Amino acid sequence: MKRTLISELFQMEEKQVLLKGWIHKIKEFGNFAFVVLRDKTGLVQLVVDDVNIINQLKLEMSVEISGQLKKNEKAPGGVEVHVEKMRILGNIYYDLLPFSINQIKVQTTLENELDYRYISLRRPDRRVVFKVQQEVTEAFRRYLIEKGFSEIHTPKIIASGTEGGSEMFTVKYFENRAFLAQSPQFYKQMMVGSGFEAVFEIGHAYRAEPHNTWRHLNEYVSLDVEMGFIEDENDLMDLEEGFINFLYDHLKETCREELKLLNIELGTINKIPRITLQDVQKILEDVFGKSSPSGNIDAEGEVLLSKYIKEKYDSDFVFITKYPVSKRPMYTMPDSKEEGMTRSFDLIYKGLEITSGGLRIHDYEMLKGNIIKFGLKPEDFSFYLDSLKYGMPPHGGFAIGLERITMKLLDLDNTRQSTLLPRDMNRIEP
Ligand code: AMO
Repeated sequence: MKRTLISELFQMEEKQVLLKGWIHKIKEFGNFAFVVLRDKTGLVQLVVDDVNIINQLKLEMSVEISGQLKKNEKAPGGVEVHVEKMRILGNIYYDLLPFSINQIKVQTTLENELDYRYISLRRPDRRVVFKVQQEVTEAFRRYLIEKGFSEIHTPKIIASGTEGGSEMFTVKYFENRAFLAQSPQFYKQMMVGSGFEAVFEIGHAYRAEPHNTWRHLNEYVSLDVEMGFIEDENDLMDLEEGFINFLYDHLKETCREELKLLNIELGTINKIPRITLQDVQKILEDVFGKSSPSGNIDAEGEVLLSKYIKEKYDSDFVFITKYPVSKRPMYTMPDSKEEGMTRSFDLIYKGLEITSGGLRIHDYEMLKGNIIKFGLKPEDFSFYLDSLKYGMPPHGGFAIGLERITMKLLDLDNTRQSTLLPRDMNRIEP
């Protein structure tokens, strides 16, 4: 007999069915029990009146059951299955579960949930986060392919850093030292110039940042975009704004049940305001009496700014533009109209930076000069620099942190909740 998925039961006629899944709940009444079976598609009530079967039942074992599907108005979803046979597929070897799978709230810490990720993900409310995440990458891919972008896959073992700073993991590469990529920055630019013109990548990025905070991971997934033959950074912000609109529509269509389970109502996207960093700092000072670090805003500033933007423009998003040269990587295009400024931007979503981007320096001599100005050695970036010698068009791009955007879409408190298997300063297992 062919397996039926639990979600299919609710539209079926009464008949014999075969189900596979995990024992989610057991309510025993002597020689009779109500059991809830769970598979990847949902939950269904089983009625068991065979004492032999009841005696074998244990929470979270995986089983195959066959029995009669019956309509019953009192059962959740209006159906139940009267079990005739049960076969244990995956036995269990525990005394106590590390925490509850079948109660509304989990009585444990996030760290414990992450230690037992293979158990915590059995909770539907934990697993749906990753269905939503799957649809974020699906929307990103679909949106960009429709716009003529090519998907690329670039190396994560690299010879030099891309983002400045010393936040790189070192790996032994045979007799040499190599690094884990902080971003696909140089390669995505190179591929624009290689003739692809517009590219995107969904891939891992590594940051050896010694920050153990709710928003920092040491390994994250970066949604990267790079586009050639553009006029200015507004083309990039237009592209990202278009993506955010597309994403909201896509999630409303594909994740209705998941959003309902997590109690999330995605609003509508209004025009996303674009405000210079200088004006943002002034708003923070004037409205909240909050001073900002030079050339940036801090985490508290991001939260206060979002509060202000929500009230004034009814937007959960805001672009901050024109960061100073000193705060952006050496590849960023300086602003020819405003000394000391760059043609770059960040996107803040509900109080958290989820994107950095900007126009790049595409002229060989200019980039070489800038590398020197930054106190770096052109020879350390030779392949990247050389790729600019052969008619590199004006270009720019941006990157969105997958865990961060998922976290904010679902109003979670910590990026680890939207990371399948997080890597942070204290965790490289499981
Ligand atoms: P940046 O370093 O700002 O820019 O990173 C882009 C986005 O990646 C995410 N992100 C992180 N998420 C979790 N933990 C971290 N430690 C972490 N670091 C970064 C954030 C951030 O906004 N090459 C440029 C992008 C570009 O200009 O195209 C870059 O990597 O969401």
